[in-house]
Amino acid sequence: MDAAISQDELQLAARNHGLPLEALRYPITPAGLHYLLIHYDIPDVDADQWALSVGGRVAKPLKLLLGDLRERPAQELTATMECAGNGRALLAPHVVSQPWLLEAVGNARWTGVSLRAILEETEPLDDAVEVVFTGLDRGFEKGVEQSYQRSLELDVALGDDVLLAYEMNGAPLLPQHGFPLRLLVPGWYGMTNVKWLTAITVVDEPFQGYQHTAAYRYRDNEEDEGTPVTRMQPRALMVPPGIPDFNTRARTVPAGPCLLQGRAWSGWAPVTRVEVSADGGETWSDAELEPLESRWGWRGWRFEWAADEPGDYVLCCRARDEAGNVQPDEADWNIGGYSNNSPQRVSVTVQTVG
Ligand SMILES: Nc1nc2c(c(=O)[nH]1)N[C@H]1C(S)=C(S)[C@@H](COP(=O)(O)O)O[C@H]1N2
Ligand SMILES: [Mo]
Repeated sequence: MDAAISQDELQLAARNHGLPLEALRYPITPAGLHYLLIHYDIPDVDADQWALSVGGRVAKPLKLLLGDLRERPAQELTATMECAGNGRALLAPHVVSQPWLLEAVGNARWTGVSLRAILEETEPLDDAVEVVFTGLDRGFEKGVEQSYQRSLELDVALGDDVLLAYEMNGAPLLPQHGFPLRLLVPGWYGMTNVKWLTAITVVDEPFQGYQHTAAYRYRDNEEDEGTPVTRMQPRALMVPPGIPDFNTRARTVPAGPCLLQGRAWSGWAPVTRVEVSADGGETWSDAELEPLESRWGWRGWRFEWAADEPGDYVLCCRARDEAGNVQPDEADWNIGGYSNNSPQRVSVTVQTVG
């Protein structure tokens, strides 16, 4: 597919890098290889001046320093994070925004405090319905000046595994990943996980911020109110086999058995099946799944491809979860270009050996 992108989109792509797909080989993505998505600028944060305020419709507002958070019981979990725009640049018609192909994903080990524990300390009032999370970063989108803000319904915010995370892979968050503190809602698309957190505000009516009303909705056209983007749809990705061409990244492998390996995830339910195709999605075979190591982290898979016949092939993979969600042959188009989870396609030439 020939998806021409503009200088503006190239500028975004150069700031917000993806996971090099060969890095799918690491069960935990090294922080420097985890994808990045930053709407505005990385804010200049002085950890000594930083504090988190927790307030709004609560009986006991709190102001917490980093030390206060680190003194509280720590919770740790592994979670796959994927940008809702992953796959956008493969959609037709073209959607103008961060032009992800398939690489907007990473799997990290997060450490922090339970959001529920903090919220319970503040004693939310009876009229509380949502919790708004505000980042320190500011910018414009379509003419609207704003701080990056997202909200959660109260019952989601009080969920078991929602963290205020201060560590990624055992080290303080890097500046680009939200230092000193970010929200982490396992299973939800990336935009949920507000970085550079400065305020948590309990509110008594649904939040109407830009990132809920204008962005992150599945909408057919500008007039369509649409539905909110929430949890991650299932997706499997493979480490592209063999060696690439510098310019096109087309792959070449020697004839013979070829081990295909990858990862699969879903924010709705555990992954229960991964299938592989070597003929562009005409016929599918089951891959072997690795044990499910954590509920929120991706699941490894492998497939022994008998690449005996020299020629050109298109490899594909697709995942299914326990709730029956499966990757469609072609995902539905929407104006934001969200959740395009049509199967990955990797062109490979099998070459005669010797
Ligand atoms: N404050 C703030 N939080 C943010 C963003 C942002 O621009 N500002 N981007 C969101 C989006 S769209 C994604 S996909 C994830 C990316 O997180 P990462 O860069 O740590 O991978 O952060 C989310 N949190
Ligand atoms: Mo995103």
